[in-house]
Amino acid sequence: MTDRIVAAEVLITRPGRNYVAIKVTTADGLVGWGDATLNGRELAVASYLRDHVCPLLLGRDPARIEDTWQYLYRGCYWRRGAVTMAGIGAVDLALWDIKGKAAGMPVYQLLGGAVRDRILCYTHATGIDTPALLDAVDEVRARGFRAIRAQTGVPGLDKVYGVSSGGAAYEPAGPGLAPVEEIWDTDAYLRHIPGALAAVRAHVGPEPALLHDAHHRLTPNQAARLGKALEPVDLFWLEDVTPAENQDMLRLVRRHTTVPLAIGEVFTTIWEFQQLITEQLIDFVRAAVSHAGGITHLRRIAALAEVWQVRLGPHGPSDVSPIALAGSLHLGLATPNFAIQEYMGYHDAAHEVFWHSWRYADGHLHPGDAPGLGIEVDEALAARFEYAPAYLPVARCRDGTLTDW
Ligand code: EZ4
Ligand code: CO
Repeated sequence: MTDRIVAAEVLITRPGRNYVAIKVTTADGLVGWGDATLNGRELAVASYLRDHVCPLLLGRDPARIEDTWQYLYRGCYWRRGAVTMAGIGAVDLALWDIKGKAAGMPVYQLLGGAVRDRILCYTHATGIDTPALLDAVDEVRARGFRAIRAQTGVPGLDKVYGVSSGGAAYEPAGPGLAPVEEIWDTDAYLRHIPGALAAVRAHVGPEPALLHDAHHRLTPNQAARLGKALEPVDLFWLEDVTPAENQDMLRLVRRHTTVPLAIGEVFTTIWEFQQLITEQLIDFVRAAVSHAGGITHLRRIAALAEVWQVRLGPHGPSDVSPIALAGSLHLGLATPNFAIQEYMGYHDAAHEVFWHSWRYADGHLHPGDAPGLGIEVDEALAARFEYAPAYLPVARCRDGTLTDW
């Protein structure tokens, strides 16, 4: 039995990039942390929590996680949406953190205990051209990764999604009051990418898992053509082939290719996955535990997916904070149909602000055995990193038309 919630506060910090977190404190001094970061819309979630959710938490019983989820979701009348669901997800993570600390157990024990010893993860390899990509693949393999997302530049395009420039780690959002604009050309991409990925497969041999992200940029027919062209590469998955709203048309893609499809990093509820799962239109659910309503909701999505032999491969870029990664790993360790975790890595300062019991070794992650989520936040250090606006780019076709980034 824990005491009531006596404080709920929002923390905004920028250790290498912007993060938002919620801190929930109980009368007996337990503290729970949840990630509320929504890339490029950080302050909207901060306000949602600070102005509308935190006051509702005061005096509530932190042990009632499910009831609080229902209260915040059904009780607010306005349903779904990334801002709402990221806010609910943050509260949910914080309450699981408190429940684990109250029990003296890591959260994965409360979820039924480990079903595996460690969690396979993948990281990114990027290169401006194929030789640079192969070097990057060698570099991440030397760090132990057995699963690699390969992204590469396209001849004729200055900048391409997922490809870092100048040797620095790839970071999707850039600083400034408005997004940078990039030129995109799907035909050039489709001409180039099958050969580039075939070169990666030839370079690494049959065993390493290779993944690729098309980032919502193809029509259904283009997606079907690309899937067929990539079948010899034996991808672990091809991600986000068509725009997120266009779910029905994945039937067309499925009719033409057996390439495994991963979708849904921008989806936040089970209802957005319902058709994709029950029609077996996807193989992997990409939702992040923080964006999709927390552990309480993502495990429901996992349970639905399990019936249809769909597995989880949650989003884990640098904009899903080390707190959310912890939540994903606790869920992952205890969930049979959890396949793989994206692990892009963090700026050193983010590791310092968000101490975590989770650890990476040998191509795998483990949440650790600290009580709760296994997170401690250095609030004094966090306060030294002030929020600064940063946005994901936007993309235009060669004729200037805005297109999917
Ligand atoms: O563009 O995290 O698979 N990963 C991705 C990411 C997303 C950003 C959005 O915030 O597609 O890099
Ligand atoms: Co993606």
